[in-house]
Amino acid sequence: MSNSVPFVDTFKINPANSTSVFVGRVTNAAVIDATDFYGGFAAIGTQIYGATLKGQLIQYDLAALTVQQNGAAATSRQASDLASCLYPDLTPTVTGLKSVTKVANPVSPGTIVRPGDVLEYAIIVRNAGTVAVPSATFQDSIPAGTKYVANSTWLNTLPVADAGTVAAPIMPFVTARSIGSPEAGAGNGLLLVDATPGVTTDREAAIRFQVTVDTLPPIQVNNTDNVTYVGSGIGVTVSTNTVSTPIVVNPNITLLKLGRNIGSATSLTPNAAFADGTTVIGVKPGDTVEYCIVYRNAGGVATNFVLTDNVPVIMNALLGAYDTPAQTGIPAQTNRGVYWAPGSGLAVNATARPAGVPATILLTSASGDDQGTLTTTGGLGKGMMTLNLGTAGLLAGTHTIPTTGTVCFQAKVP
Ligand SMILES: [Ca+2]
Ligand SMILES: [Ca+2]
Repeated sequence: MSNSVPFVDTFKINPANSTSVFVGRVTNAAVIDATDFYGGFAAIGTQIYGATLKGQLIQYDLAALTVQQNGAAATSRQASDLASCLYPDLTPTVTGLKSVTKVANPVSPGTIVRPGDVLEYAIIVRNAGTVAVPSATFQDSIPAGTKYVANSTWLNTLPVADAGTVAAPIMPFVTARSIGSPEAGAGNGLLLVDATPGVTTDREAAIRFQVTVDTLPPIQVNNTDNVTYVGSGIGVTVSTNTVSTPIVVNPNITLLKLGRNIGSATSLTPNAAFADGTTVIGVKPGDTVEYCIVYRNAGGVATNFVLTDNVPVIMNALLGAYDTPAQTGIPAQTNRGVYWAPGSGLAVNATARPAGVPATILLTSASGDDQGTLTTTGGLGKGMMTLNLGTAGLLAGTHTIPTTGTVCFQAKVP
């Protein structure tokens, strides 16, 4: 304490390494008298008492960093030489509690979170220890799969200006910066001891910021952050809990239909080029046309995915187009009317069907025994090809790596 100017500076001493840390300065002109003289000090818990020449007994609260007169001045205490037999061993105990809420629902109702929704992260930093923290800082990052909402960061009741530029704003706490209790002045690093866990607006430092869930997110957004402060003279970093937000992403499916005239060839590996809808595939009686549909999912999982295609009305579906004769150790495959190459796409002008990943599957024309069906009735009257991926459906993909596959069948001009 100073006995010449009206303030009290407090330092926390770490006896283990003989370092001291400035905890804070307290001024109270009504109590701290620059013309007075402090004759002695004593400590009881988090309270320091000082007796002065003028008979004041001041009480200095290390948890709140406040000073007050402890009763009226009494001349009988003049120059009393207070002393303690114990040094108070005071320690800050800092915790960070994080939560996330959906604050706007431009995309999805209720609590479901989809790309485009806005999430607000709120972090409550609390000192439940026995001495104030002098230099608390907070650092956080923007979770993968989200984008920071400009000018959405607050510390206690005050907005915090963004870092970066107007065009590319950066959440200011991406770099560690000071926080503090509201009553100590927000953001000066001073985190007072809090005795009211149920009230988070008095001595807790409260940080919040918002993010928009990207259109191409991971399936889940996770976020953890760090609070650093000085305890026992050394830096201490604590992490908050991790909050996780499952994201619901709509499927984004595109289809590409290709065809080629493989003539009267009966080869299992014809080499005619596939054309898309911009090219007329000329046929004559007896020719066989192979149709392939490439499906791609650049969004979320498409449960119960069913793909159908009609057999053209002038043609007859070939229910055994992909039959293979018996080979050594492999029995013949019959009634194979649907060629399925999961995991593989097919491009215009390709001259071969793609191989499936991990394997090509020759599906039967019969219904109910596998994912494929090819009929000669229904549809436009000449039957229909169906690929049914069941309840699991078509798995999620991204715009850079869509989940894909190709399914083919053949039909003959009578
Ligand atoms: Ca409180
Ligand atoms: Ca089948």
